[in-house]
Amino acid sequence: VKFENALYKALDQNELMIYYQPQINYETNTIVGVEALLRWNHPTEGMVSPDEFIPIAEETGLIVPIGEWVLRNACLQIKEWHRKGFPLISVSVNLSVRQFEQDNLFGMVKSILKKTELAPEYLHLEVTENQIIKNSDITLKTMEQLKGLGISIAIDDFGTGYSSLGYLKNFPISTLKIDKSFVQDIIQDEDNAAITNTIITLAQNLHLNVIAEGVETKEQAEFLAARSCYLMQGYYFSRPMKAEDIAELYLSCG
Ligand code: G
Ligand code: G
Ligand code: MN
Ligand code: NA
Repeated sequence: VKFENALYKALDQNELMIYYQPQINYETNTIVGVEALLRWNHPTEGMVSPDEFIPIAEETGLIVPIGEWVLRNACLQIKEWHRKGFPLISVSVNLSVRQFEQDNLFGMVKSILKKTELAPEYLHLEVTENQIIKNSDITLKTMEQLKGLGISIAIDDFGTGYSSLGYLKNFPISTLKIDKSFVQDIIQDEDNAAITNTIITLAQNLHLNVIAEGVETKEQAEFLAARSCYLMQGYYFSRPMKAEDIAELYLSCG
């Protein structure tokens, strides 16, 4: 209860912040987007990882106002960068399953896009396979509405969920994000290399975009590029950073 109250206050008192991690096109050596990653700057505990508080936010339902806050602020930030004449990058925002159970997720997203004036093509939403199978009927309907607006949807942590591949036919998915647990060992571990190869080929055959997460070395980047997987994200390029640092390092100097 104490933690829950503190989290509730965090939202109220501006203790939540968004870090951004660049998504790179390795072929053109440009930044194409950022992923918004929530942080809690706790007054006494310091920076608390979302791994610690998202589960509580989900249990208590606080994820609904928190998720809305993340979405609104991420869209505002990207729109501000666009207005400044920076490269037209996209933003990827993580959605939790509870947000699909909320009253009117589609209406909320639509109204945020309208208020922030961000063009829908620059908003990407990330969901996991487990979220898709949890409430597949309502999730499918909401995803179709979101796609109708021009928003694209990515499957996060692809390959780690407990789901069949059949949903890729029925759900309006644009992108597979290869989970970092596969990418991290592609050089040393033949099995992870094989899984990564297979995901890339699956995406290519289904005409989906594919992005590799958790790229930490040049060797991993070269491995992926050799298989025409050029979209990458990971510490090799950049850690998640404050908005000001992204603008300074990646956006303003071209
Ligand atoms: O940034 P980091 O790797 O520590 O994130 C840990 C986990 O928290 C990841 O699984 C990430 O998807 C999740 N996460 C980060 N930001 C958000 C957010 O705004 N909403 C939701 N639902 N999950 C998030
Ligand atoms: O689950 P999701 O993919 O949304 O979360 C991404 C998480 O991965 C974030 O917590 C982010 O900080 C972390 N991350 C991003 N790049 C790397 C990386 O290169 N290596 C590792 N170990 N973690 C990363
Ligand atoms: Mn993600
Ligand atoms: Na992921």
